[in-house]
Amino acid sequence: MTDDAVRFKQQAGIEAAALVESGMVVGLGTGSTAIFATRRVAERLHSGELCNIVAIATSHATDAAARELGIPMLTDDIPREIDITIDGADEVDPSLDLIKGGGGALLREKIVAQASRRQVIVVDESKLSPRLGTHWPLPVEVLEFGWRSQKRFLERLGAVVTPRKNNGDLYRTDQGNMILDSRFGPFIHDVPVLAQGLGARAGIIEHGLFIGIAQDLIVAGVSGVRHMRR
Ligand code: ABF
Repeated sequence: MTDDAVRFKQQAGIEAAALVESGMVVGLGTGSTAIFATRRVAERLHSGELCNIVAIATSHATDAAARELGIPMLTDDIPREIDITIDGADEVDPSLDLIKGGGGALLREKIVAQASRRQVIVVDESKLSPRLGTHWPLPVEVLEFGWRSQKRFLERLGAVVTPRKNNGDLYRTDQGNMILDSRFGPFIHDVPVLAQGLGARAGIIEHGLFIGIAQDLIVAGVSGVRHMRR
């Protein structure tokens, strides 16, 4: 990752963390951009600028990092509505629909996102894309049982499917499942139709299409930080 990319990610994360207010329930995202927002929330909490917040993590890794930073964390359950969630993305299209899941936390990310009043996505400008699927394959989280039948199902939908590996072993998601990274041609032609087809398939636990979920997008790049709203 270039120094510029790190700087852009940090700028976006810090901009998003400023949206957190005292008393809020905060969803903490996963990935190298969202972590900057989490760190800034912790700084604001410890400086006294923020008080009475509790957080819920989108992955075990984020939960551990947030506890290490001294952020009060709710348990795995989501006992109260989440006021704001700050999370990253792999790809963002002009309508603020997303591909997420490169970090293997897409299931909890989508649960937390859909339980949030406001979902703020933080990215560096490399994540912007004219059509979803242009730069990033679609992560499809599947139960290990029957995964080859899911692979054939996705191939029948026109995808080139690659079971994600981790140093030669099968990659495990935050929830211990497999991921079939699926590339649908130059880009995904009909995102809602694909999402519906994936959602109806037993064995597909979750997919990385986040449609109509993000309210805010904070993008950092060479031209500075831009904040867009749906
Ligand atoms: C997470 O953030 C994942 O959904 C997505 O893959 C990742 C993006 O990672 P990074 O911010 O490190 O580019 O929410």
